[in-house]
Amino acid sequence: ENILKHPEFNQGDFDTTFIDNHPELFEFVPPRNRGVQLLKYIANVSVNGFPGIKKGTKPDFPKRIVPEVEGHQYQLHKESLDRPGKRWLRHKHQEQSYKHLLDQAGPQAVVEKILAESTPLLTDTTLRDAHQSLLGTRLRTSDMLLVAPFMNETMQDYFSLEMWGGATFDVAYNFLKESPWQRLQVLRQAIPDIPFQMLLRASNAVGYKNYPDNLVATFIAESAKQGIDVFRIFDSLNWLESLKLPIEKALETGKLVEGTICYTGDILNPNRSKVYTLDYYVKLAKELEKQGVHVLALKDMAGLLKPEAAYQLIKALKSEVKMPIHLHTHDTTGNGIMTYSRAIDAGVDIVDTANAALSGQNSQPNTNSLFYARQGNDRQLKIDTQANESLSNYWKITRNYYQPFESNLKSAWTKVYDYEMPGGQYSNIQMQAQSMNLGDQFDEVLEMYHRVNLLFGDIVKVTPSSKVVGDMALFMVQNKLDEDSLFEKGKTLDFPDSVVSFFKGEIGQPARGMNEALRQLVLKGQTYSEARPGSLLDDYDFEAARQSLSQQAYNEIEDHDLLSLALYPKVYKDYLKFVDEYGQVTVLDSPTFFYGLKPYEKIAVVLEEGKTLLIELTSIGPVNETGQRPVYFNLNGMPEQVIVQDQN
Ligand code: 3PY
Ligand code: ZN
Repeated sequence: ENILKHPEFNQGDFDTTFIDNHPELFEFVPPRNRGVQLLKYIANVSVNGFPGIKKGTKPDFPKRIVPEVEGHQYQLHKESLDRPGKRWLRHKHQEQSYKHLLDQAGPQAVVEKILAESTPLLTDTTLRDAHQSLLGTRLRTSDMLLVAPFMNETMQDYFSLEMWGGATFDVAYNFLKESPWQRLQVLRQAIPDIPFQMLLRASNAVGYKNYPDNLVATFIAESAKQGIDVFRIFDSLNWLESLKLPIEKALETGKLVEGTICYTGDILNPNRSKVYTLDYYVKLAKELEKQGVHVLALKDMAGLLKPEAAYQLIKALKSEVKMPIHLHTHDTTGNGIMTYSRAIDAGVDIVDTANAALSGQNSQPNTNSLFYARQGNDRQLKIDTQANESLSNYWKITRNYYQPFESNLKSAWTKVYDYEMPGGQYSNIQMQAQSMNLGDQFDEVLEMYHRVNLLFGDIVKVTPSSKVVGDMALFMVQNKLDEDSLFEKGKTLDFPDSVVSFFKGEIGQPARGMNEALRQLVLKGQTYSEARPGSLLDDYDFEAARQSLSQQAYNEIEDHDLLSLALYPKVYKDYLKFVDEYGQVTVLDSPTFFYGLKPYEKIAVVLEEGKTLLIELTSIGPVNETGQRPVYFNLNGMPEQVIVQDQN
């Protein structure tokens, strides 16, 4: 209570938007305790570092300029890392956006409007795939939230923003110590006028394995309730059997459903693959149309779709199905813009792009580049290039915060046409290789990824099947195996869990069936099944989960908490433990969250309206004989001391 009256407490201006949006946090924890919890976190990171970041390497970051719109002015505290930029006038046509059409008239009305558009539409992936592919999915909610109102105003003509799903769910809990549900809620409030899109891995939901049907169904219903408007649903083996149930459940929500085909191989090269031909894709599209999806998504997760292939494929699909077609690619080869441009020539309805500063290479192509590439052509994009430039200035500086999570890909990479590794996997497998001391053999791992794919019978590679191939490649390099020695030495080796699970049929059936000899080698007598994995699993027991969680949760248990527990039991329980100890660290700026504070560094932390903490780290004391160190702070002008275990 005293802290509320402290003279420095109510001083200064600050951005209250973030907290206005989620007042539910810490209802029972008084501000001083919240402050001390945060000090504990800051002390710990300052002394021990953050996983994946070299200790003591905090750079001096330049201030960010936050583009603003009328009515959403930030009054930033002088200790803030941000300053307000030029103020933009509000657009006045929110009621015409796809979000409002979907809410008022339903998905069929959206489909009709898409088909009637004379220009191609856009999905912006900056808040999901872009950072998943460039920065190991590490982008924090607070960095998104600061420009969310600006995005809402300046991207009104977009079809959607992809901002959820894929790897964002587990990485949020695991590494960022934030709730993905809360991200969805607060962004929803800040961006009421543009549809939100998520990537759903069919029966693997946002995980790496098949979940029980009732869990998948409940997850979809809850995601829709919390603000998802567009479900892009894919199966990692393009197995239609596995797509049925999630598609059916997503259709029941009344939201828009994209049935997805993952693109692999090369339709321009008939020798490349006898399976992944133009005919294969057309057949899948027709099957998805029969399942009643609203939009056909073509997901080129590794950026393999060459420009002329895009033209031929989209032309063929447009003539064979009535649904709008939404194309997704990655710019790994440097050909992404050309691929989209040819797809637009062939009549594609929607394409996925990212903001300049988080585009290119493993991410999506840059929105503005596509705009200029199409200039002078009838089928031009409706975007505000200057608004995108302002956002780009913001993201450019923000991206520096995440530098330790950048992949080593610094230029266009056409070798991916052979390797077929998804954009989102590249940075991940690189970290995996490093953690297995195979960092120096990364080229070998890439080459082996390609060979393992052939060994598996040339399968579609996207999460989780791409992880199976990746884990096997790492395993082969680690154990110095090749295609021959594998069958000899493999008899006495335990294969990675994901590989065993794949051969048991637990993530579904590949188009050409399994490599029988390899299956026997891997399974060593364990049984396998060709049935839909979900049909073999018992229903998830939500009531039992509620009981078990009630012993650990710090707050009232909500439905989405149970879903998190069901999908990621260990990750979620560790997160709860973390929150119990350190509170909600989402309120910290990213430089502090990742690098801690240096002596005499000062920050302002807004807990909620009228409650700002001024935190200064004054010094780090010497380590004692039990390995502990005192860390000294000023918290709103009062000295505080925190003891941390020095783990160095
Ligand atoms: C995911 O499943 O996370 C993907 O991005 C697949 O491309
Ligand atoms: Zn992607």
